[in-house]
Amino acid sequence: MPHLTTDKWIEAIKHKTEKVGGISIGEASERDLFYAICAIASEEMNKNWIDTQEKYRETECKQVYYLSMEFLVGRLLESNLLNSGMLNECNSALEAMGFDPEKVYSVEPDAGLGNGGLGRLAACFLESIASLKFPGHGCGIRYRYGLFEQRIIHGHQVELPDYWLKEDYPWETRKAEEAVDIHFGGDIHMFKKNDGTLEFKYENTDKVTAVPYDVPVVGYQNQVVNSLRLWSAESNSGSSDLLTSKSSQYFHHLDHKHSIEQISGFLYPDDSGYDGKILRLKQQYFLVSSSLKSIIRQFKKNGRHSLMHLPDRVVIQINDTHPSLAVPELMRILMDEERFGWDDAWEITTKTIAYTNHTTLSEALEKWPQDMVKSLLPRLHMIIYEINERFCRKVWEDHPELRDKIHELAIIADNQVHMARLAIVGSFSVNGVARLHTEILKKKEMSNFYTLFPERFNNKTNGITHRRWLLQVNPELSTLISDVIGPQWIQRPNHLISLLRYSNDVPFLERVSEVKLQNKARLAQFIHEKTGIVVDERSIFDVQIKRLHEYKRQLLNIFHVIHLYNELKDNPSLDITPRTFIFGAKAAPSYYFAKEVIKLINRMASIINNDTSIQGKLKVVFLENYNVSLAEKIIPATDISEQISTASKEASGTGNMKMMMNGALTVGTLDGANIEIRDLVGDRNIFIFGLTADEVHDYYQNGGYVARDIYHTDERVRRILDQLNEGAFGSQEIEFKDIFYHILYHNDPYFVLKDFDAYIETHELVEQAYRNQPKWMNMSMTNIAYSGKFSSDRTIQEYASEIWKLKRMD
Ligand code: 26V
Repeated sequence: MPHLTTDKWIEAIKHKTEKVGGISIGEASERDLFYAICAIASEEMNKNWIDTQEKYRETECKQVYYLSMEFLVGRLLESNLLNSGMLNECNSALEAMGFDPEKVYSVEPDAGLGNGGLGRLAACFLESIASLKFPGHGCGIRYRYGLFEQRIIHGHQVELPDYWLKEDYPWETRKAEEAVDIHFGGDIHMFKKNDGTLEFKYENTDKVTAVPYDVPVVGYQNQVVNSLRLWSAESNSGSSDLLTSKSSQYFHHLDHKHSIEQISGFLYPDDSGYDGKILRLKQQYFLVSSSLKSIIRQFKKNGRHSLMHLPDRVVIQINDTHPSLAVPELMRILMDEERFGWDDAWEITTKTIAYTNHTTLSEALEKWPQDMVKSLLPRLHMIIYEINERFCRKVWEDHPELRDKIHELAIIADNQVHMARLAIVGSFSVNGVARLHTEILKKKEMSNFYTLFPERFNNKTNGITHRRWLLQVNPELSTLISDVIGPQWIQRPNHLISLLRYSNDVPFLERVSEVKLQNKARLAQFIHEKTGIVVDERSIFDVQIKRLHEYKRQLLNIFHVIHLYNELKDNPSLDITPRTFIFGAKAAPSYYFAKEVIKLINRMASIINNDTSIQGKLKVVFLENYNVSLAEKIIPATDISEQISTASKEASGTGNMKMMMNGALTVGTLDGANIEIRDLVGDRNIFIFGLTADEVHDYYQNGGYVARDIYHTDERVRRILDQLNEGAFGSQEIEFKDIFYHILYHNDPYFVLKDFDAYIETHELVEQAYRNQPKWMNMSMTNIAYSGKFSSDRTIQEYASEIWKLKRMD
């Protein structure tokens, strides 16, 4: 790539703003500069984008398509500049012109097309696929509204629509000529042809046009630019139709147009249960059908191969069950449009599709009412019905030992379509996202399927792109690392292990510690600007940032805070290292309990932060609207990473990896990827506490846990619960009573009280460790050194060689 020097950047920016934007550089705002730089960067990237796609076409290489309802990409300008090797020069140019690069980059809206870990994982994967030179693309939906914007008003969460597309989005290219038609509903007619085969015709369907918008995915300094294809739903009744129609028709048209555009209207917040949300089912089919049509069109472009060879050239990874209609839809296309018989179509389908599971929480396993599937997708319903019939018959015949389990295996049972079962039966690979999670799938949640298809199950422990989550967000630490071990870690993150040699190098550790302090000071400044709260950058920054869910146990964290506050009130001269507890979390709009927890955190923040009697030893900060950009500010400043889910509930976690990579120490349960972090760094370099997954499972199975017993025996717990019950923190007595009742009357289903004692004790160890800074810095460096394993480069390498069978393009 021809490199622009700083001077050339200055020239190009001036040219763009003056000649193209019509604004003199002296008058230009940060927004003007942002658009100018995007345009310049795009020009540089576009040639590589075209060349990459041409190369894929010419070499007819196998390509992966990552189908996902969510891609949480965040902002792209800085990472695109970084990956195309232009960031430093662009920064210098901006500074020379008197601009703050950070302010210019923050003009970009966060593309918040995801809820949390699952969506961010998809974005990290795309970055690694491109950086490792694998041919692969994302397929998703171009929601006009991303996940809601969260405001905290009087301590309550308030949701505002996130209209992220209100201004031009500079990274997308509309490809109207590649639009495809998607059909919903209608009547199915079946004909028997002379040769005895069946033909299906559809009539009176509702037609929706799917228009792709492509976003470039730039590999790290390697000339590769892959695509993220986001589909937008449009009605193709043009404005001329509207002009000529009678007024009644006119309104009918508008209504129709609106209902079609709603399909890509907004992203559903998770944790809310999609039961009965027909629009969500429409979105899923819309994604799957448009993506498959575009994949097949691409495959056919050189016209030399039969679709029998599809699995040699295409692999489709479905991100959770949300795109699992890919199974019946590919069958439909192959049979009804391409004239394959059932057996061939089934062989092609099940050799092409692979499925990743991201949760074992039963509330989160997708099921659709059979009637809804039947009326919205009548032909797919027939196919799913047939898949189920054949599958159940085979189990009955070949596996007598599972005959009494057919009800738990059937894809259609109790008038519901079970999407995970459909995904397992219709794919050649089923993977979990961390070792423990995969074991739970095999031994517990999906054990019957594991008996049937042991060869399909495999583990792919998640990862994060270290280029965004270390190199980009923590440039000062990255420079220090490269100073001592060289820059190879950027291409080969496992090289970070060489840092172990410096884990006792005091001058080096002091420099690292200085960088952490600067990052904390920057975050403190941000906190002050946003909330007015003054925090001490020398206090321990104890951070929990993730979606708000009972299983993630933000409640346990705030109970610890309340406990410390109680202790300080009893004994104001208590000698504790000052702490700043930082929270960021969105709750699903309809999730009452999660919102109560947000209220409690905010209430404790206002009580504690304003209580001068504790001399600033504790601060509590809830940062509103947690998203990718906010994570980028918090993570480099974190000392303690809270990963405290009830064991067995968090499939993997990825925030744990991001914080470890930035030198934070984990306080965590033996859950998800925490276990693999512990295995690497060793017990001495992590703070593990609480029940194990087996213990949790045993309590669920056999009982034996009585939350009330802890309430009665542990004074600290009783005091906190009574405070909640008696309105000690409420403006009215009844406030927070529900938390008290919820815990005691539902027998504390997430074991908050059970793990409380161990959690408090662990935090005492944290405190002691922090007092010994050389020791702490040694632990911190050990964590950074081992974090290379959690680069998504490693994860993608495993997917590529073990599932996708892809070759790198070099
Ligand atoms: C969805 C729902 C919907 C209904 C109510 C409860 C509930 C709870 C969780 C979810 C999310 C399911 C899928 C998901 O986002 N899983 C996350 O995937 C991440 C990437 O693999 C992983 O790191 C997280 O541990 C996992 O929770």
